Amino acid sequence: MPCCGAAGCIGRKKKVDPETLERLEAAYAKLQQASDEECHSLLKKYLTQDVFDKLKMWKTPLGASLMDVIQSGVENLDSGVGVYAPDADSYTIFADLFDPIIDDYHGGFGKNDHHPAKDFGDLSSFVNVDPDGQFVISTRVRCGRSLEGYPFNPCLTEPQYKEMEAKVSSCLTGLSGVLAGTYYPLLGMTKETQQQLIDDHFLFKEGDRFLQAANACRFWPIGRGIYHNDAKSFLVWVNEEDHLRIISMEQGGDLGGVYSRMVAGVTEIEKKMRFSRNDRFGYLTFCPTNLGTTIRASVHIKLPKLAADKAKLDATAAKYNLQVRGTSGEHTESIGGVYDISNKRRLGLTEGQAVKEMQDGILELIKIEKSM
Ligand code: ADP
Ligand code: CIR
Repeated sequence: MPCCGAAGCIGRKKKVDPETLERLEAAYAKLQQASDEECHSLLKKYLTQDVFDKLKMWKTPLGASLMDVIQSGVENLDSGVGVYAPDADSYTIFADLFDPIIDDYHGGFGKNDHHPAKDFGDLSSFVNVDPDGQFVISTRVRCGRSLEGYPFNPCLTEPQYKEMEAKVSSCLTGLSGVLAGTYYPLLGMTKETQQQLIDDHFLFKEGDRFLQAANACRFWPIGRGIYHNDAKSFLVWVNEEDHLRIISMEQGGDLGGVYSRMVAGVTEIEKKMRFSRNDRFGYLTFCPTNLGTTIRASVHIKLPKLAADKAKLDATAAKYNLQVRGTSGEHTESIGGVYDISNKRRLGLTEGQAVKEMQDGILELIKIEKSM
């Protein structure tokens, strides 16, 4: 986007107003005052006084300031990461904060690194990670996509939400075979249906405090919805955290089958829609943890011996670049000993490598559990 040329605009950046600056100073003071126990987010770790002073007066051409980037982590001191990119320009204008966070989260992605080209890998190399059905309850692989030409949630207008929903639902309705399904808007869905879909792990939750604080839930439920086939094995979330979340899931441990279906779905959708991809970061997403491949391949798994010591489960998983979540997703607890374990890294490696990393790690965890 060219410079607007207005007073207070330097290149692509604009200057924030005094009121935003005041809010930013208060937010920074709150972060500084929080104890390490209360707040161990990457935001707190990398928003040093120098970085804060360098970034606090700028906003993107669409008007997003550092406040929009950090407000979720400031309001939710228990955030793991604490930042979101309100628009694609934020990754550049606030790079002094995003870059070290991205490097840390994705396990090494330096300022001069570039994400590789899309490569789903050799699909025949992905297996059933638990053929005897002893440990894995279900398997899910998802990726995110952002529609080219639209900013992320905090900058979207109500008409844009409606326009995007219309475009996406009409594209999805054209899918065939196993991918064929129906789009269900959240607007007008009964609370019972919505809750059942959430409880069955098919639909995003409502009222996520991290997204709300990031201003990502405006006009809710307008423009939000879910597409799925009859078997609910291929699903697309519309306008939750990202414009699209393309999901394949099923009971059991057949990672190969689940991943292949997701790849088939994305490939079909990409024939009809254009998505935001950046030379350095690959596919662009609202949260920096999802950049690059945007892939999260997970199992719902019971590892009772390993999980008897949760710290040990976390440490063992981390050794294989895996992340442990609770049964109902991020920021939830385990129910009945079921954990959601997935690849942590999504940037700086190919899609195939990200899923392979998850497959290898899960196979190792199962091996360790069996040996205990
Ligand atoms: P994401 O960022 O991948 O969308 P969340 O942590 O918000 O992840 O989880 C979204 C939903 O997907 C939750 O209901 C979660 O329980 C469900 N989920 C994740 N992995 C699996 C899996 N392997 N099997 C069944 N449900 C899953
Ligand atoms: C946090 O910082 O804990 C939340 N903002 C979530 C961060 C990563 N999760 C995600 O992208 N789904």
